[in-house]
Amino acid sequence: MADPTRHVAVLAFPFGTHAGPLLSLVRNLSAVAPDARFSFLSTSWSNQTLFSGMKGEEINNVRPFDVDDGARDDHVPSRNPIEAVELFLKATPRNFERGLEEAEKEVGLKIGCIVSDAFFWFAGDMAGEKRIPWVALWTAAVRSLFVHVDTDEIRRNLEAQGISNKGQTLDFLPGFSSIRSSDLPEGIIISPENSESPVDILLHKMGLILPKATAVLINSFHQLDPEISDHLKTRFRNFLHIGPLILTSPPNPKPESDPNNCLEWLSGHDAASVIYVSFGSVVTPPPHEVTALAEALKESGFPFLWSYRGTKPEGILDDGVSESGVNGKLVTWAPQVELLRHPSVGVFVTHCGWNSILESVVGGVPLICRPFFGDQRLNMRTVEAIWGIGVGLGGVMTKQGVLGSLRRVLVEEDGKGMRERIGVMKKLAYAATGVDGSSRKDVNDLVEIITNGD
Ligand code: U2F
Repeated sequence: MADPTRHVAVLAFPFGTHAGPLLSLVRNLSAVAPDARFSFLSTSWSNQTLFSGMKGEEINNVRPFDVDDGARDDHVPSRNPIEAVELFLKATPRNFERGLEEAEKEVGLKIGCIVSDAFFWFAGDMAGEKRIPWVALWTAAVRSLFVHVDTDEIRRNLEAQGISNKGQTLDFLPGFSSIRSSDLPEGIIISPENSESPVDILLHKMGLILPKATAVLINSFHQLDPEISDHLKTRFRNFLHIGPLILTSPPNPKPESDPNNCLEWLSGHDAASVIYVSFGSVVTPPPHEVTALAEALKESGFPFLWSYRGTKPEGILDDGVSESGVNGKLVTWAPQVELLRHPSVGVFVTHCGWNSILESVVGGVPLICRPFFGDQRLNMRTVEAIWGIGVGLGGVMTKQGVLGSLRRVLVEEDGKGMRERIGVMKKLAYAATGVDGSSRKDVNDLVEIITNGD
C-alpha cells in the first residue's frame, strides 16, 4: 500500500447502534479515498465486535485503535446500561486525546481531519486546536437533532407558557405542530424534580456547539422530512444527508449472517403476513409487557419472528420453534436489514430506534411502536402523526393494545394506507441513494471535505 496522504481520525460512541453506522460510513469513504488512512478510535469491546467479521484486505486503510472505557480493571458491571456510558464519558476527552497521539505515532502522519459521533462536542475543540476540519455524524433523525439544537428556545417557550401541560404542542417550532412536549427526549425539559443527567448535559452542549462544525452529517435522506432538513440547513455550515447508510455504504460484514435461518423460515409464509419483533440493542421491556406481547402474538393467529435480548420470553414457545396452533420463532439475533426487505414481513413491532425505523422504511414495512427513552417517543410520534406509517402503543404494551394495533395494520383499511405511504418513502430512499440521488451528492461533498478540507 502506498504511503497515505491524509490521516483521518474517527471518534466512535461505543454504545447502542452508533459505532456500526459510523464504521459503515468510514468503509465507504475509505473505498473512494484510498490515499487516506482512517484511524477508528473506540473501546476495545466495541472494536472487537465491529472488526471481528472483516477480512484483512477490506480494512487496509481503516485501522482500529482502542481507547479507555473508563471502567477500572476490577470493575463489576451493574445491570444498568447507563452506568457504562457515564464511566466512559468521565474518561473523555482524555482517552481520545491519548488515542489520537497513538494513532499519529503509528501512522506517521499528522491528523488532517476529525470525524466524530455528534455526541462528542469536545471533538470540535480538538479539531480547532489542530486547525483541521471537524465532521460530526448524528446517528438519529432530523427531528431529534433539531430539538437538541433548539433546546434553549424550547425551554424558553415552554416556561413562558407554563410547562405543566405535558400534552402541549410545540407550535412555536417550524413543522412541530403535531409534536407534544411529552414526545421530547428526557433532558430537554428540566425541572427541580427532573435535573439534567450527564448524557443530557452532553446533548445540550452538543446542540450549542454543532453549528461550529465544518459539516454535520445525518443518517437520513433529505426527502424523508424535508421541512425540518431545510430548517437545519440554515443552522449548520454544511448539513449533509448521507443515508440511509444501509443503502449508501456496504454493510459491515458479520461472521455469520443468519445463524438462526430466519430468512429460510420467512420464505415459507404468505406475503405481508409475518410480525417481526425487536427492541434494538439496548432495551429489554419489563416482564409484564413481555408477557402481554407474547399473549397477543399467540392469540393473533399471525406468524411471528421475535428477536429478543436478555431472558427468553416465558410461556410463549418453550422450545423456541413451534407449539401447537402457534407459528412463531424466537431468536437471540436476526439479520434485521434483510428480514425487513423480505416480502413475507407485514409489520414491525419496535422500540423506534432510528436504525430500525430507517430499515423499515427501506423494507416498506409499517410499524407498531413502543418507545422507551431518548429520541424514541419523538420517532414514534413522527411515524404516527407526521408520516402515517405506523401505530403508537403509548407508554405500555397491553395484550388488547397490541392485538388492536396488529388488526389495524395487518387487517384493516388503515393498514393499507400505512403500507402505501411507507412504500412511497421506500421509493424516495432508493432514489436518494441511486446515481445522481441527493444522498450520493452529499456523500461526494463529504469526500471533498475529508480529503481536501473545506
Ligand atoms: C440506539 O438504538 P438501538 O441500538 O437500541 O436501536 P436501533 O437504532 O434501532 O438499532 C438496532 C440495530 O440492531 C440491528 C438492527 C439495527 O441496525 O438491524 N439488529 C439486528 O441486526 N438484529 C437483531 O436481531 C436486532 C437488531 C438508541 F437506543 C436509539 O434511541 C437511537 O435512535 C439509536 C441511533 O442513535 O441508537
